[in-house]
Amino acid sequence: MPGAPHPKRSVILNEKSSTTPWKLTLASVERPKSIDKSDNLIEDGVRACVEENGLESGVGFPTGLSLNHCAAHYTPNAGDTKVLQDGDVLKVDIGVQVKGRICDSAFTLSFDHRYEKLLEAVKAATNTGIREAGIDVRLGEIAGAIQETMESYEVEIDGKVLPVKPIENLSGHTIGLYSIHGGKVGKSVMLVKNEDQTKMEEGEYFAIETFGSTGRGRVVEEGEVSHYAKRGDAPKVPLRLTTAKSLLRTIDKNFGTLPWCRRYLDRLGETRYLLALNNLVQQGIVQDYPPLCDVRGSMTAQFEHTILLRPTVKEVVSRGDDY
Ligand SMILES: [Co+2]
Repeated sequence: MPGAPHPKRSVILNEKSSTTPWKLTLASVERPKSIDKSDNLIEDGVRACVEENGLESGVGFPTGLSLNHCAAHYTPNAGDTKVLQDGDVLKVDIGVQVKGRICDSAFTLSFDHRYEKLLEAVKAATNTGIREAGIDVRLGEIAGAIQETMESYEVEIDGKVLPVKPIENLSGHTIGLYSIHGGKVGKSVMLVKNEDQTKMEEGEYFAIETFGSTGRGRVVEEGEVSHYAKRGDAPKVPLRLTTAKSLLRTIDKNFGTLPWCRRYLDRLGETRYLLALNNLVQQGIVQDYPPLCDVRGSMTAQFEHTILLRPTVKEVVSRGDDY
C-alpha cells in the first residue's frame, strides 16, 4: 500500500488548526485532554484519507495509545476517563489498509525531556532494523543488530542511570493480506539476538518495530481488553447463543480478519455485546489482545515502519519527514 500512510500521518502531526487535541497537547495548552478524543481524531483522519469503504479501505487496526509502562494493545474503551499528563510517554500505533494491504507504523510522544534518550534509543534501534533488513538476511541477525543499538543508550532519570532494554517478548512481524501478523506462515523479527536462521524473502512485507524499556524488558498482559480480531483459523462450530451468532455476522461483515476494538462495535450500533463477545473468545473464534505492559513505574517507547522487500529496492512505505 505504498504512499497511503503519508497524508494520514500529516493529518495527525502537522495539522495547523488550533482546535486539534494534538496541537493543544504539544503546545502545553489546556491540558489535560481526554485520550479518547485523540483517538477518534486519528481514526477519523485515516477514514477520510483513504476514503473508507467497508473492507476495501479504512482503518487497519485500532489506534494504539499505550501509556508509560504499557507498551502495546491499549486503546480506550467507551467511558475511559484517562487523560494525558505532562510526564506521560505515549505510543501512537496506527494501521491503515487498502484492499487488505496493511500499513503498520508507530511513534512515541513525550512532553518530558527526561525521556528524550529513551525515545532516541528506540528510534535508532528501529532504523537499525530497517537498515539491516533485506532479501536473504537472517531474522536472528537483524535482532542482534537491533539489540546492540538499543543497549548502546542509557537514560538518566532524577540522578539515576538506567539501561535501555529491548523488550524481549515483543517483535516485528510479516504482514499478510488482511492479516496483521502475516497469517499462518508469519515470521517474527525479535529484538534480542537469537539463533533464528529464517531469511527474509523477496516480496514480503515486514513491520519493523522495536520497543525499549527502562523496566524489566519484558511485558505481561495487564488490564481491560480493547483489541480483538477474528482468528484466521477460526473453527466452524455451531453457536448456541443467538447474540454471539449475530455479533459474529457484524464482525465478518465489517472487519473480516482485521483487528478491531470495542469502540468500533459501539459506532456500528452494537450494544450490550460483552457476553456474546466473551463467548466468541471462549470458542476460539475471536482472539483477544490484552494490553501488554512492563513493570509499573517503568517507561516504554516504540517506533515502527512498514517495509516492502521489492526485487531491487527496500521500500519504507511509512517513512515521512517526521520519523
Ligand atoms: Co506492528
